[in-house]
Amino acid sequence: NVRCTGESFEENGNEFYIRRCVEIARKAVGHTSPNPMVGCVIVKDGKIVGEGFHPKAGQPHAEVFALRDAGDLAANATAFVSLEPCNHYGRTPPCTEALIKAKVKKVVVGMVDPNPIVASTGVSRLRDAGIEVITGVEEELCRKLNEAYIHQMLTGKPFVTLRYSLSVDGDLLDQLGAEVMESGGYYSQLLQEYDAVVVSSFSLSTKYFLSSKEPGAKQPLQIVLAKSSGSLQLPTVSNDTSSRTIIFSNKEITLELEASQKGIETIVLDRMNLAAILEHCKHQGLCSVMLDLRGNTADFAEILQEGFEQNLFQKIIVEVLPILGASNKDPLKYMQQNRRLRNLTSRTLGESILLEGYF
Ligand code: AOF
Ligand code: ZN
Repeated sequence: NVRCTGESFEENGNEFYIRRCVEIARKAVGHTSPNPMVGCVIVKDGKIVGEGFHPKAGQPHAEVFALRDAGDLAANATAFVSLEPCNHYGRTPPCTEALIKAKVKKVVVGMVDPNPIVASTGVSRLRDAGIEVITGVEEELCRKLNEAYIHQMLTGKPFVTLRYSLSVDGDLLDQLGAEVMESGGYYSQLLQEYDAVVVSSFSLSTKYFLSSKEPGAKQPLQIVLAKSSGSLQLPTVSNDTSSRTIIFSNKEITLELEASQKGIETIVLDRMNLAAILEHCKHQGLCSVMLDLRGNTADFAEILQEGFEQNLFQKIIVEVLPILGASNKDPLKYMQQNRRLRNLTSRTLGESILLEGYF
């Protein structure tokens, strides 16, 4: 438990401590679903005397760990929490009561809890007990931290992100940049943020998927779209792969699973559709899903059309690689195919992304 102590903290405002809450909350990325990530910091006389974060659904909340860490020093201190303290008996008792019992003087809240069973009752309970409460500090940052949780709470549906890589001439690529794929890098961290990832059955995609698995990291549920009859190229490396993989196919195709793939759950749909996949995720208590357009991108055609038409996507992540794709579009069709550009630079100008590269 890293403590920040020292005079310099005397100067810090509420924003600083809420940012610290968000930072420690992120330590549990990928582990709290369906609960949010929450961090709490107890500050007394300008010094942090206690810190805690919510590690996992079913375990105590951030405030409980921070209060434990602070011990008697919590009396008359200020508690900073990235999310409004809960005021209900869920898997754990209400944090409002723990804060009141510890005699904190003031509570600074990043954002109110969109959970209808909390929804501002945490704040009013604390105020009724004579504790000063401030809300909406670094609110945007706190909302971003739990964008999937918030969406799921407000709509009852999983948060859906569409991710893909493009060539500079606008073709979908089935690969990611080397740095993006690096172990412990951007992509494996991204995977941590999702409860489920939808991939095509093409082997390239699944191979990449597993190579980015970190030791001890959470493996999201892998949803494989099976769009053609025959055997499927699925990962078979780890023992728990089968419990973390599910295949969606439609009744027109016949799958031939290898012996090692026999235990994998297969759902046969009348026709491939995203709504059914998301409904399944919802019933499994999964709050966030990433559609990862890699491998055989044609496998995604129908569910992409449906996703756009039915407004099923909440977020988009696009990587532009310094590569010219297999373009057959005028007037670029005479470009040499799959050629790598050199010295690519990118910057944003207004809302545009500008790329410059060299042949
Ligand atoms: C907090 N601090 O660290 C978290 C909160 O089943 P439970 O008891 O874990 O309650 C889950 C709900 O509590 C969750 O939906 C959200 O509203 C809130 N989460 N609240 O004060 C925390 N994780
Ligand atoms: Zn709580």
